[in-house]
Amino acid sequence: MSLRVYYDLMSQPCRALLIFLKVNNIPFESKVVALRKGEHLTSEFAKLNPFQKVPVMEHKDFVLTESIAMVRYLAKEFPIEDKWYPKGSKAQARVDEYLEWQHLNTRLFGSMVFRLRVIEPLLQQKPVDEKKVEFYKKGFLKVVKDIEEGFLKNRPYISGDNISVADIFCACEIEQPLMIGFDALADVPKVKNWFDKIRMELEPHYSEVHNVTKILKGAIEKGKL
Ligand SMILES: N[C@@H](CCC(=O)N[C@@H](CS)C(=O)NCC(=O)O)C(=O)O
Repeated sequence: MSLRVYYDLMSQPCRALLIFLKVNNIPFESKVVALRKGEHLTSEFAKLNPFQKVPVMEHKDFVLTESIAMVRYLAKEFPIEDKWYPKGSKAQARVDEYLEWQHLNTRLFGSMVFRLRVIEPLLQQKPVDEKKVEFYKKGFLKVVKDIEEGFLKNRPYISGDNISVADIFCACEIEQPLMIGFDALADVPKVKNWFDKIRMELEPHYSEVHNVTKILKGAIEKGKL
């Protein structure tokens, strides 16, 4: 197969990328890189991605290490349904508007809440830094408020009247803090309705890539993590 994707389903951009590939029927070879086992920290993986992060995509001999760049590349190289990443300048710019915004918003705060509560105590064998967790939780509440009053103010989807890859990335990020039982959607009804709708519209792929998050959530609730 000409396309190979290295991923771990614990990672939000990996899950989003996989959903994008699946909704567009783009065939790919799966290479699981277990972050919890440090498989991304080997010298072999560093040759592929010097940043030692997932996802990584390899198309023939071309390697990419950023999920958003992968989506843009795939949209040019493979036939995709236009709604996911529209070709029209304005519609595409609307999708890009969210994809650029998310890095320092949804992604930063959602992933840090999870990282500080689960990953760092696990890897560094130290207690949770509750003060830091609170800081990022507060930031995440502002992020979902911004989505409510900005992106979803007058639109059914993040970038307009149609579902797009922006909705996929946003939903996968919103899942992450939910795993530690932090429900940030209580005061943002538009985001909550949108989130429920998106999860359904992306089935069966959404559940398929989020099975691991359900298992993790269960383990956290039982105090095993
Ligand atoms: N901006 C990158 C993010 C890559 C990233 O942060 N990946 C995380 C998982 S979500 C990772 O591999 N972390 C491993 C580590 O930091 O050791 C993208 O969107 O592809």
